[in-house]
Amino acid sequence: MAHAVAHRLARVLCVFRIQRDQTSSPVAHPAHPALFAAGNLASRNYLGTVARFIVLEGGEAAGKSTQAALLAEHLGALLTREPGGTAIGEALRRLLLEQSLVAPVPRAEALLMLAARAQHVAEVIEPALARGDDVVCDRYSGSTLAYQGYGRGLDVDELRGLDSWANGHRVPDVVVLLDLPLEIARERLGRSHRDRIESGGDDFLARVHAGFRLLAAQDPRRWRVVDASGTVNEVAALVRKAVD
Ligand code: Z5A
Repeated sequence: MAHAVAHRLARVLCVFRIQRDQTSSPVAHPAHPALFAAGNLASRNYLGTVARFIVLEGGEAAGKSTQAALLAEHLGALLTREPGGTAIGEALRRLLLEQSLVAPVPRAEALLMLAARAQHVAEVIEPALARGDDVVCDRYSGSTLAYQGYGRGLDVDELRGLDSWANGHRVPDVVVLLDLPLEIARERLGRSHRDRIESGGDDFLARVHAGFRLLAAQDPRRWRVVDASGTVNEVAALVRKAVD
């Protein structure tokens, strides 16, 4: 009984301390230096309770939105997306994806994606993790590297640095890459409206696809590649297995 009360009190103090840290900095602070030093465990609170930050990545029509929703429901996690997830992020999303608007140059496109991410991390992702809630996010940094880096041709290492600054060094615990051959993606896209970035042409989409595969190969500890060509239920089972 005494142990349970002490545990609860310590958890309250921990959350209070993380929130206090967040008020002095717009982006949350790693919960504890010792835990942070042990690896990418910044989402542990002071008691070592783990809230996981899980990201779904992939090319267009790979089924990310469908699978992110199913996974979040399965885990009881907060579901969110990029660009978006906040009022500012959703406004930037419209600006970035609307076909009828003038297209930004690649550097401007990258900076707008990162602005949406900075707001999203500070306003939604860090507070959820600090509360102990798992977060499932439909796209994150991998999309910036794949689309603006490998796709548009911006320097990938420069983008990594800018992205890390924008997201306050918040790295996902797991990234699930939904890998779908471009021909199947095209078939699925044929049935729906294409946004400005999806309309970038076959070469662009092929570079993005190859970029995602490269990112996954470079960081196999964090990235899990899932074959996204099966039925919704088959892919959902693979995604669950990948994050277990
Ligand atoms: N972007 C960027 O450039 N840089 C960044 O940093 C970030 C994003 C964060 C918006 O993302 C665009 O922003 C995106 C990248 C860029 N543009 N592109 N390309 P988004 O996530 O909103 O857009 P999207 O990836 O293009 O969404 P999408 O086309 O809707 O794809 P999805 O979320 O992967 O799939 P879905 O919505 O779940 O399913 C698509 C269709 O396939 C739909 O009709 C489903 O019913 C169907 N579907 C889904 N799963 C299956 C299976 N298993 N079998 C058959 N059919 C299926």
